[in-house]
Amino acid sequence: MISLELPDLPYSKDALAPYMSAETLELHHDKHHMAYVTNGNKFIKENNLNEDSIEDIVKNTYNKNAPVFNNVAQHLNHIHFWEIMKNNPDGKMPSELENKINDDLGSVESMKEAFINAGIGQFGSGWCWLVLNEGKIEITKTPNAENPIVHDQIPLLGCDVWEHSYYVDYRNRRPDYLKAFIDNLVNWEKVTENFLKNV
Ligand code: MN3
Repeated sequence: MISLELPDLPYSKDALAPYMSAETLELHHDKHHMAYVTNGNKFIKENNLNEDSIEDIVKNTYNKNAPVFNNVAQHLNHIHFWEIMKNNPDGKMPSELENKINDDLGSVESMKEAFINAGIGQFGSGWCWLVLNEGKIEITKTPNAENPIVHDQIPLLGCDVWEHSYYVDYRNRRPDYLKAFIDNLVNWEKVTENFLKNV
């Protein structure tokens, strides 16, 4: 039976300041993500699940078993989220990714605007994403714990728009958080890696 584990952050807790504070990362990683791990393991056990990958559990429990799905999908989402961030103001995007974004979404600027709008437009809790869908880069949003893999899309970049991700630093100003994220907190090399792995 698979056992979920809380991964270490790939940077120190103060590494993303001032765009995301140590206090936010402490709560978000040590408390919120930890709770998904603890509850996920409990529900995996109770349901006797024998899948050997997190992704398979997420796909197989979507719309079928909410307690398992919510916790395990949030675990998957947060592993992605920690990895996709770095303190990277005005970070240059590798040209492979930039060219693809220009082809599929017009320009980097319009991609950023659409990404922010997807995050603003997600009513309540959820995520906004850059995904690869049948070979094209698209912008999507998902409610609650939903990960794009349940729609056969490959997540390239996801941003957590649950209030716990921004309330300490931005209070109710989700648009400011999203703008700070897309302009300063994205590890574009990692996004490019996710893209190149899947083309
Ligand atoms: Mn979260």
